Amino acid sequence: MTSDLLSTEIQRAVLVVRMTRAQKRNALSDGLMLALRNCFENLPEQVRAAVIVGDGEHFCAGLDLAELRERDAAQGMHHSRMWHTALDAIARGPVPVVAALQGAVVGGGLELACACHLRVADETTFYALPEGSRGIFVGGGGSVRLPRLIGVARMTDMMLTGRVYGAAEGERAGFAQYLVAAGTAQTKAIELAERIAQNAPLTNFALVQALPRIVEQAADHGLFTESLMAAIAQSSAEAKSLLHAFLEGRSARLREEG
Ligand code: 1HE
Repeated sequence: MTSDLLSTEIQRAVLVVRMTRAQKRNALSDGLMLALRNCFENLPEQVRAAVIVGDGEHFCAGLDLAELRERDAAQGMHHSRMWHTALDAIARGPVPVVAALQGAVVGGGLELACACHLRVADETTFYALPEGSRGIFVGGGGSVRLPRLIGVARMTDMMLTGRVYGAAEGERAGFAQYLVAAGTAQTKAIELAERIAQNAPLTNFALVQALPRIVEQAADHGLFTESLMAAIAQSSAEAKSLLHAFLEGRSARLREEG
């Protein structure tokens, strides 16, 4: 599928979702948000992991400011809820999603990155929340998802002072899990997604659907949910065949990666 907003391509079991608005730095117009929602709500059955990438030098410049017209409170509420639905389709969808970051990952672009399950950033990446200086507030789930990655104090600082985090500092702060050479984030993200796609589907499901809920539960409930999920996952045919492969010496041994 290709449009002037989004293109998608299946590479083996990985869906590569590409924002194609480089001339507007992949700013998130309503059309682009709805295209993302539609894409993740209708994943083809053979897709077992996805990658979100942005064309050009910047992953995403956030909300399309050209569309930020005067809204009353009700319209503002509906707009924010539309973003929540679209980004929830990514965060709580059926498969893990990896974001490949370069250049600006700002405002709503950072909220989009936070809705993914892993973030790979190249050395050109920078993170900011310009909402603070534009007289607005995050509205795409940033206040829920970002503090879980970097902590409340860092997010508060970014919005109050306009602080911009570079790639290396950003990785240390928890924005991204991988920091790679300039121009290589997309390759690395696809490589990770291909590896993720080989996991047992129920394990991936547990990580996308169960883990985020468990961390929000009281410990006793979390432990109970964990037991349920573990029991279901271990009973799957894929789990049994992966265990046999290990016991028969047919699977790779763990080692630290460079
Ligand atoms: C845009 C947008 C946009 C670029 N909406 N059109 N986001 C921001 O406050 C970030 C605003 N953007 C920037 O700071 C810069 O554009 C960048 C650092 C991302 C890139 O700089 P640069 O020099 O490569 O590009 P540029 O010349 O600034 O922009 C190129 C074009 O993209 C230009 O349009 P043109 O028609 O003049 O070519 C820009 O107007 C356009 N463009 N960013 C609309 N964001 C649910 S709440 C979420 C709230 C937020 O996300 S607030 C944060 C908004």
